[in-house]
Amino acid sequence: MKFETLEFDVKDRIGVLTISRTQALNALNAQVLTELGLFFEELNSKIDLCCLIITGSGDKAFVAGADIKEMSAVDKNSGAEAAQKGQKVFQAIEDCPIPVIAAVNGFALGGGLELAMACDFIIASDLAKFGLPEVSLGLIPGYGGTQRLSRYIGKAKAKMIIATGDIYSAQKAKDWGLVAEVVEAGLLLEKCMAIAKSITKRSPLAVRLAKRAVTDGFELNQAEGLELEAELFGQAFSSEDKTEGVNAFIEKREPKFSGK
Ligand code: DAK
Repeated sequence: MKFETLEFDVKDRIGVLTISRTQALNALNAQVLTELGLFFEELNSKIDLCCLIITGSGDKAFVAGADIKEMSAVDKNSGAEAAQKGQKVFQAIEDCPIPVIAAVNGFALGGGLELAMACDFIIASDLAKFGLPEVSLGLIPGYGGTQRLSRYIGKAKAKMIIATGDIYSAQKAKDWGLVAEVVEAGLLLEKCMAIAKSITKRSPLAVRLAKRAVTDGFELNQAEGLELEAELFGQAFSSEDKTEGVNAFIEKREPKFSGK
């Protein structure tokens, strides 16, 4: 599929998706959202990758938010509908069966931070900046920010970040647990590729089942979460990958996983 605002490369079963509107700091206009929706619709229906990395083009921004210049064109009574449309796209990212890494290379503001939080984890450049500045525009986060941020870092810090609309450093975001790792700007993609390569060496089936156990289990109480874990563990236990992984260990060789 050909996109105008997204670039997509694949190497060694690792996909790199770049949001590409450098002149507008990769702001999410309607076209980017539509293309992201189409991209994940296709990716989620036939997965042949082990891991996906999402980043922004240029060295200044991951995504500097929803496109502010487009907002005035949205009918003032259709805000809820527009929010649901964006939420659906970001939900498709969270529902992607393979791990999705946000490689945050600069500003991740508003919709940009909401996009990063829909990924499985965030690796940030030391120059990255994070915030949900919607209240400065008379808005509140509408693409999942009020829900996902509190799940990442707890209610109180989420409320502070949302109510102030302030912008924070990558190190601060890491201290809060929003960012998994901070790396030197020039090494960001290299670091994300190294993490992705570790993932590609493991059983693709086990990696997907584990992702589901954590993501879906997070919304359940502990007893229900444990039930889900046992069910998914059962699927892994009866897989060809488990036979191969265990045999490879015993035979002192590298496993060759089929993903079945
Ligand atoms: N939208 C449109 N254009 C943007 C943009 C954005 N969010 N951010 C930057 N740009 C454009 C700038 O206008 C400028 O374009 P030209 O003037 O050159 O044509 C170009 O990108 C370079 O930006 P700057 O010249 O401003 O660069 P600086 O380094 O000086 O400043 C900055 C970088 C990131 C601090 C600054 O650009 C900035 O404050 N940007 C806006 C950040 C922001 O407030 N983002 C929006 C957050 S609120 C909705 C659902 C969700 C949302 C909205 C609606 N509905 C359901 C309808 C979510 C809202 C948000 O994301």
